[in-house]
Amino acid sequence: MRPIEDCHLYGIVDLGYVSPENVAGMTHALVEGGVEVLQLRAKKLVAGEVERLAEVMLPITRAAGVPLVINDHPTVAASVRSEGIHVGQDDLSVAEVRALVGPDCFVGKSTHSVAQARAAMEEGADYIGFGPLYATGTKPDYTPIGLQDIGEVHSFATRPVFCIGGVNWERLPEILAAGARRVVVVSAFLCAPDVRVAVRQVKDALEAQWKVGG
Ligand code: 3NM
Repeated sequence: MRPIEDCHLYGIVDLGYVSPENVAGMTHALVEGGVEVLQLRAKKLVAGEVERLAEVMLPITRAAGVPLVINDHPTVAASVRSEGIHVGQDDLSVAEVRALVGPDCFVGKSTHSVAQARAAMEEGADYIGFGPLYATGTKPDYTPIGLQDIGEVHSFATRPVFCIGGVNWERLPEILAAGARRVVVVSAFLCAPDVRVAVRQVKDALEAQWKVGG
């Protein structure tokens, strides 16, 4: 299983774009394309339904060595023993989540400003999401924060920072130039005509950057 520190390309199976019956197929496509960590995000489903979908995804992600992260439901993460759990600013604290999921499950937190990123690091999050960089239909109520603070967050971050929100292949050069090292891509993958090709394209661009940047 790949540790979160070694993950640079983060995909999300978001039930806003994927119907429950397509979750297995989409999981295969994202993993085969090359995502290194995958989240299950189902804002409108109840815990029992999220748990059932997690059970569909886990054999696929585990076979690929890709950690599965459950969005919002620590009790589901604990019961299916997912590798990770992700919470937002309005959810439980990292310590409260950790008490529910136990020591083997990493805890990620959404952050939307430099101050929130700093607080999440101090709170002991295992990774953070930082965004939304651009306006996005996947999280429509949030004001985009732009690219200008990415460098500052990386200057103090002691844990992985995943830049999120409107990330796609066309924007990747400017996002990387702003200092990003890790990205989350949702709709640009889930809505792509060929998901595997779309993931591979972003992954190749990320890997090319590592070769140049060292
Ligand atoms: N969280 P897309 S932005 C789920 O800033 C999510 O915390 C965000 O989807 C945050 O790649 C976002 O389609 C949506 O823009 C990302």
